[in-house]
Amino acid sequence: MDSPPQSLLFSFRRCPYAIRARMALAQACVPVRIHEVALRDKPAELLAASPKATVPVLVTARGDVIEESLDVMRWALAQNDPDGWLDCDAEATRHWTTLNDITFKPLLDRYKYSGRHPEQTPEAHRRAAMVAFVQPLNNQLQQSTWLVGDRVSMADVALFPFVRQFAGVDKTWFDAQAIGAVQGWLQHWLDSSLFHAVMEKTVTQKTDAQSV
Ligand SMILES: N[C@@H](CCC(=O)N[C@@H](CS)C(=O)NCC(=O)O)C(=O)O
Repeated sequence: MDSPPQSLLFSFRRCPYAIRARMALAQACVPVRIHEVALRDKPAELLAASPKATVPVLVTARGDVIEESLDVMRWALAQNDPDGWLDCDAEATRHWTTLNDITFKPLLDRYKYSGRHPEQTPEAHRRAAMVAFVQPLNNQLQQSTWLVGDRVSMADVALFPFVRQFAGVDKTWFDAQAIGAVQGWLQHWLDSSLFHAVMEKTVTQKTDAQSV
């Protein structure tokens, strides 16, 4: 007997957008086949499903294509949201996800790939990211353990993979900063079984020299 159709996620293991999507899918226990792609050699199936060809892209079991990571999170949690990650202030969630995706991500990339942005020193790129995002995040997390409200919501999961990248550029420097609330929050997610589960290497995974 044929097995029922399954959703398919085009993913890249270290991509922060893909990590947030995989965590929401795992939290929702949505069965999904992960297709790990090489960003330098994107498979024809991904390009056919989504010409913009960023990851993650979810092709649902009924054939719908979801091309934005936050939409994948919302779609997954709409099926099953055991801890109420969607049950949070929509305006505050929009504020933080926008600040992350629109403001912080380009600054993070300039810091991470500072060799490609020689117009400023790596420290100047890092300072800009601290001022625009990491410090405000720390201020918020000093007021409440979780980003939006008094329990975990999709905002925490949507943002921490990016802060993980920021911390990873120079871990010694990051650990020495007076941003204890961010450091503790990040460590919580790095230690979580959900994060470990979605970072497991799959047998189908191809290696990609491109750093993300
Ligand atoms: N807005 C998209 C952004 C996704 C994105 O930019 N992903 C990166 C990988 S981290 C990507 O696929 N870049 C295209 C490439 O490297 O060719 C989302 O939230 O899903």
